[in-house]
Parts: sequence; C-alpha cells; structure tokens
Amino acid sequence: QVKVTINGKEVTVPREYTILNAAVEAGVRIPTLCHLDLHDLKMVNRTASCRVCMVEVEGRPNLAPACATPINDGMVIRTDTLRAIKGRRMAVELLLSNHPTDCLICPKNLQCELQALAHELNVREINFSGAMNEFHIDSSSQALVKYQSKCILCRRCETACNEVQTCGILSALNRGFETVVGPAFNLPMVDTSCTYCGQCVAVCPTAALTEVNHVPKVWETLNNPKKYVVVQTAPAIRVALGELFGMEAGTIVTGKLAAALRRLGFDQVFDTDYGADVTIIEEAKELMNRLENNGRLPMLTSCCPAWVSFIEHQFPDLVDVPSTCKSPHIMLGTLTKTYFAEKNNIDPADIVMVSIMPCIAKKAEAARTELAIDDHDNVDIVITTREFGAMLKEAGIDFDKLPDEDFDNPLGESTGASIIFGTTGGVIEAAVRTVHDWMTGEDLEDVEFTALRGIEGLREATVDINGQEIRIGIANGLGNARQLLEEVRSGESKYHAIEIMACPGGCIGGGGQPYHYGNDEVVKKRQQAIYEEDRRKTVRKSHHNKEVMKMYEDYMGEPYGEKAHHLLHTSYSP
Ligand code: HC1
Ligand code: SF4
Repeated sequence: QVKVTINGKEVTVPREYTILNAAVEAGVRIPTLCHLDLHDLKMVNRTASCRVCMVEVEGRPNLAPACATPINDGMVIRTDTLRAIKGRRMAVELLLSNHPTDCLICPKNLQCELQALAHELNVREINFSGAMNEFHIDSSSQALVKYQSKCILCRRCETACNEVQTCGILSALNRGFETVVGPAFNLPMVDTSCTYCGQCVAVCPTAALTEVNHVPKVWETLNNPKKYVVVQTAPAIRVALGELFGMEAGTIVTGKLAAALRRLGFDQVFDTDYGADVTIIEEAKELMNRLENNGRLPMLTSCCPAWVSFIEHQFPDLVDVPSTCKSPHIMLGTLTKTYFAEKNNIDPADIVMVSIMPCIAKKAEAARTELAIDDHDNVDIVITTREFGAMLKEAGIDFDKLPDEDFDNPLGESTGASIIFGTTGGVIEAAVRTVHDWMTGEDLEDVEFTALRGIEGLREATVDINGQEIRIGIANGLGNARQLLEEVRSGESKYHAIEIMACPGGCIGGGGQPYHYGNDEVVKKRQQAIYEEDRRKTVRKSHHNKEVMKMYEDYMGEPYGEKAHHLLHTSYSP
C-alpha cells in the first residue's frame, strides 16, 4: 500500500495502481476515452493514445496521462489546475481537428463518447486547423459499417477483436497521419474472416464502427400493403431495451415490448423464444442420439452465428462437431413461412420476417443462402436492439407509458427454458432440463441447474442423469471458445456437450445491445433479469411448450425426424 494525495485528499491504495485507479478511490473523476477496463470480461485497453486524462504531478515538468502513470509513495497529483484542464481540452481539440463535425446526423449522435467529452470539457472552438483525413466508408458487409474518418485510433476495437475474441481482424496500418485501423491490407471487411460478433462495435467510442442500418427497410415493408409483416424478438432484448428509455439495466420490459411492436403495425408479434423451445427439442434429441449411438462428441451448440462463423474460418476441420440445428430465430422464420403460412392460407412469398436481435452477426446469418427454404429466406431483415429503440423514438411511441401485452399465438408461446437462452449457460441449461426428463422419464421439479450458471468466460459442470455423468463445458467470448476448441481438436476434450456464445456474457452482452462501454455491471444486471423472467414463467421446460408440441403433432412429425431435418437443420462449410 502507498499514500498519494489527489487534489488535496490523501488516499492509501495498492502499489500497483495507476493515477486513474487512485483517483477513483479518492472520488475524483478524470475523463478517459481510449481507456477501457472491463475487468471481469478481461477487456483492458491501456494504449494511452488519446491523452484526455492528463493531470499534473508535483515535481514533473510535463502533464502525465493518468491511465498509464503508475503511482508511487507520496505522489502529489492535481487534476483541477488550469494547466491540467487546458491540457485535457487540448487533447480533445486535437482529436476534433481531424474528425468530421457532422454530429447532428451521425449514427452515434448523443451516444458518442468524443462528443460527450467535448461537451464535458467545455470545448467551444477548435484551435487547430489543417488537413483532414478522408477515408472511404467500408459498407461491404451485411453486418457492420467501418467509417474510418470517424476513427480516433483509440484501439479499443483492436483489443476486443484480438485479445478478447482472438479473431485478429483489426490492427493499425500505415504510420503518422496515414494511420488507420483495419484488416490486413485494408481489405474490405466482407473479404476477411470477421465473424461479425460486433464486439468491436460495442466498444467503439465514436461511429467509426456501427451496425448496418436496416431500419429504413423495416419502415418500407411496414408501409407496403401487399406484405404480411411478422416480427420476432430475441430473449435478450426484453432485459436491455428499457435502457434506451432511461430505465435501469436489468429492467424487464417484455409486455411493453410486445405492445410497442403491435403499435408499429406488425401483422404478427412472435417470440424468438418459441424458436428456442423448438431448438431445444431438436438439440436434446440430437445430443441423446449422439450419446446413445457413439456419435461425434462433444456436441457444440450452434445458435450463435458469430461462433459458427468462427469455427468455419478458424477450425474448418471441426465443422462436424456443432449441432446441426439452425438457430432459434431462423427456425422461427422457417416455421412462420411453412407451418403458420399453411395454417392461415398465406402465400409465404408475401411474408416478411423481421428479427429484432441483440446481435450484429444475425444480419449476416439471415443472408446465408444455405438456410433458405424453397428459395426464400427464413428471415428477411434483422435489426438490433439499438435500431429498434431508434424506430420507437422515430414513431413517437412513449415506451414508458405502454401497457403490458402478450405475444401473438401460436408462435409467441414460450417457456422459461427459452428465455435463459439470452445468457451464457442458458442454452445448455435449457437442453439439460429436457434431456434429463427424457432420459429418466421423470418430470423434474427443481429445474434450476445452478452449477451451469455464472458470468465467467470459461466454466464447467457435471450433471448426473440416471447415473450417467454428462460433462458440460461453457464458454463465452471467442478467445475462451478457442481454448475449448483446441482441446476438441487434439482429442483431449472431456466434455459431452459444450455451449459457446461469442459475446462476453452471451447474447445479453451482444454487439447490438444498448451501449454499456466501461460498465460490466450492466451485463450482470441483464443476466439477473433473465433468470428472474424464467422464474416468473409457470412453464419452464421446452418440451412442456404446448404450442410447440402441437406443431410437432399437427405438422412436423417426429422431433429430429425427416421433415425436421429438412426444415430445421443445416450443415457447415469449411
Ligand atoms: Fe441469442 Fe438465440 S439466444 S442467439 O443469444 O439462440 O442474438 O437473445 O435470439 O436465434 O433464442 C441472440 C439472444 C437469440 C437465436 C435465441
Ligand atoms: Fe473482430 Fe468481431 Fe469486430 Fe469482426 S466483428 S472485426 S471479429 S471484433
């Protein structure tokens, strides 16, 4: 422990602290921009490139960046002198001198950290002028847009992509004024092995990386009288959407969400959770099949499209390991355009399926041609939680005042098992609830397999079913997934089943969720809300979803049977 004095206040803090850490203890706010310290998620960016955290240290001639300056005993620091304030303001002015000033029409308007800092530091003019970079906008992919001119070279995206996700797509290229952050040779994103996990988008402080905006397409479709427009929303939306309307993280807004969708004019308001229950029916059968018939083990879950893309690009020799199940929203799209369309005599060609997802990769997934049935896509448009929030604001819907409503039947019926899909560990817990009952013939009362829960990036648990030990591995974040895959590749994996979600925390921490930047408490609160929503449900196992079982009886036939294979399963390409 050492003693330091900040703005006249003495604090005793651990020796390994930086000035920034010590300031937090002293209750002194020092603004930061490039700095990111998501401790639990192991996402730490300490490039000290933006210099907006400059402070005065007694006895030193120059200002020091608080985020990268270690403390020592007796250090005297001032953050509130005119010199320190001017230093911080100058750092922001320098960034702004090479940054477009189209804030009013920028996709990050009012959500941009640079803009917020300029306001906080009272920047009223930019005292530096000269050449400005103008780079082209990379909108080559279905999922994300890279707007290089808005990049402030903070390198947060690089940390997310390389250290957390181990994808290695983004790095700094060129030197000096020409420096850009991009893929090798600055290739278009679509020509790289980007998984579209969106974690770079989630941490970008400006609009240098954003999702492709598909809101105009949704408006156009809703206003086309010839189209029958159906919407579905993912499990993770209901515990995060409220944040966009000033609510606490973890506020559950399921009822208002359904009401809002109806106000927007969708013809049917369905729930991806129904698709998640179908996924469990198929995946549970598939796992039992592999266990009983000496099939390929471990079986990996397959609902996360960034994860599927990761395995295709980085472990092409292992594409026979994931479950062949399509993801829940794709299954729901398929069932809407087959089962529901047939039942209601609607031409599937007239149906437009819109998915609201916490995820950017779902945009690219929906466009995968191998998932199409009879030449039409199962899901036509995907928008993120953020895009959906923007639509509601555009429509002038007073979200807070909406009543609670239900999803439409039959494809809006869901169970607690499907809700927990939204968090890391939830998919495998939902599967275990069903596998347990099917393998034992019992109807287990206590459905909470708490050993499978947590937020840590790598977890494991063993579940005893009928005397058979089922060993389960769980990873969230692609870097963690890589570790489990290396074991599978070398034949050392001890698991029967592995759940993988690309985003830290699972879908609740998805790249399309409301921005939470440096606050990992937000993801934890969303997770608690997911479990709370599960507890509120009277039906908590997928095989108890009456509407799902009726669909099998009336239309699909045997779970994991021939028709199910045709409609609900896929294969992966190395
Ligand atoms: Fe997910 Fe899924 S849980 S992938 O995390 O399997 O995006 O929420 O919709 O499809 O159900 C995301 C969330 C989501 C699918 C389901
Ligand atoms: Fe890397 Fe994911 Fe961003 Fe692609 S979307 S560049 S894989 S962090």
